[in-house]
Amino acid sequence: MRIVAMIMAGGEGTRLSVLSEKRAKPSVPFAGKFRIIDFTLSNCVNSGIFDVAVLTQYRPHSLNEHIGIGKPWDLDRNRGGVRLLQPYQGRRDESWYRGTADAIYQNLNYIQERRADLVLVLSGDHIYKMNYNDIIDTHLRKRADLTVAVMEVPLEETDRFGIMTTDENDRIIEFTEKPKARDKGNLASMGIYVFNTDILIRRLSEGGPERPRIDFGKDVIPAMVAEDRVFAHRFKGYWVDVGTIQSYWETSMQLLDPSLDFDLFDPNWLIRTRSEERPPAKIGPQARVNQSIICNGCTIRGTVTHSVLSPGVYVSPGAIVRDSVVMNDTWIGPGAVLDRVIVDKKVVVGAGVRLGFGDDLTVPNRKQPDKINCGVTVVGKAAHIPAGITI
Ligand code: ADQ
Ligand code: ADP
Repeated sequence: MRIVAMIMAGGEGTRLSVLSEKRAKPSVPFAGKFRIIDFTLSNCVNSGIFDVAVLTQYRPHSLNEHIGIGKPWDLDRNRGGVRLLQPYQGRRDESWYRGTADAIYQNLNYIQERRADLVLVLSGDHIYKMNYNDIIDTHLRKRADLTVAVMEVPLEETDRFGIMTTDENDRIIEFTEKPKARDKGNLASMGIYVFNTDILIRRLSEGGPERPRIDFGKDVIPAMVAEDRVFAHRFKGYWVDVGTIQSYWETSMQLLDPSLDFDLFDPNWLIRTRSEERPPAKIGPQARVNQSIICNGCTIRGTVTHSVLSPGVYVSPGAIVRDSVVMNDTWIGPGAVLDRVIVDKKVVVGAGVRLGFGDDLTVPNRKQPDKINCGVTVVGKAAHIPAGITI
């Protein structure tokens, strides 16, 4: 059985605000030393899938550099391995990828060349650990044309997902992309699909003005539910789509919760990444650190509570970092206080700066973070915040 994985890494990702202003969302640093896409790439190789394409579009530079020839994931191979597929002008209608299905459509040659039996379509924006052999088993057992990984989500979040109804055999009988009303149930698509290659090619190729084939969620899956054998594969485990500042920050904070069922220490399911050599983290005599992730190359001389620090962060004496995510090589000056902040790479926070205290932080309600405005302050890459100011 030949399987190719196609990782969608090209969405515009505007909801991640300044974090994805200069880099694609899958390339945003996460959990200290990783990037978001590391989880999906590692799931592929840990599942024994070594033929992986990454479809990029917006701001691919950082992602290209990160993935390179795929060495950290053991994907630097002559057969299979990892390929970055960038849209190029001159192909067919000379357009960029108009959506997820269109991106695959424009790369059907690639899939055909590989003589794949099954195509696994994945997203580069998700934090989870999944053995894809389980969904492939379901797909084969059900003799499905398409199998969709699904999870139950809270009813108030169903408008962010494709929501479906299944029959007693888990065959999908109705599918609505991001329903406005909450009457469709709470069984959500995780945006992870297994297709039989021949049916994928047929369905994408028969698109036209009256049968658009632009997005999987909007166009292809609803149409296939009506015509083909489409089944659900139920996933039990931790999974998040870190598409917004709110969910990025919440997910980072969840990693610090000792009861979270998401183990980054599992030797049988290592998450791999490209990382530079750095000296070990150094904790000074006056430092106080608790419930935090501290990476190599960090120097802590102040207080760090319930925070995630990427490699090379310097926390000066008297500085306090609380409920925050601080990315690589940021310098935090003496006496500065960071409260519920996401700081991108290479930021300089001047002495005595107070971040996360400004007036525009509507409802920073600690017990129940507001779903719309979570009161998180975000500082863009390489910003210099002059000493003494409050934001
Ligand atoms: P969304 O994530 O909102 O919902 P979409 O915007 O199509 O759907 O993005 C899916 C993935 O493809 C993302 O990783 C995105 O970055 C990437 N992508 C988008 N456009 C692309 C393009 N032109 N080229 C390459 N990559 C692209 C989807 C499903 C829902 C499901 C949720 C689960 O449509 O049904 O519930 O995922 O999170
Ligand atoms: P990110 O903030 O996503 O980590 P980086 O600045 O680290 O982005 O960029 C990712 C990769 O791209 C790094 O390996 C870096 O060396 C390289 N890079 C960044 N900017 C440029 C540039 N202007 N020209 C060439 N390479 C660059």
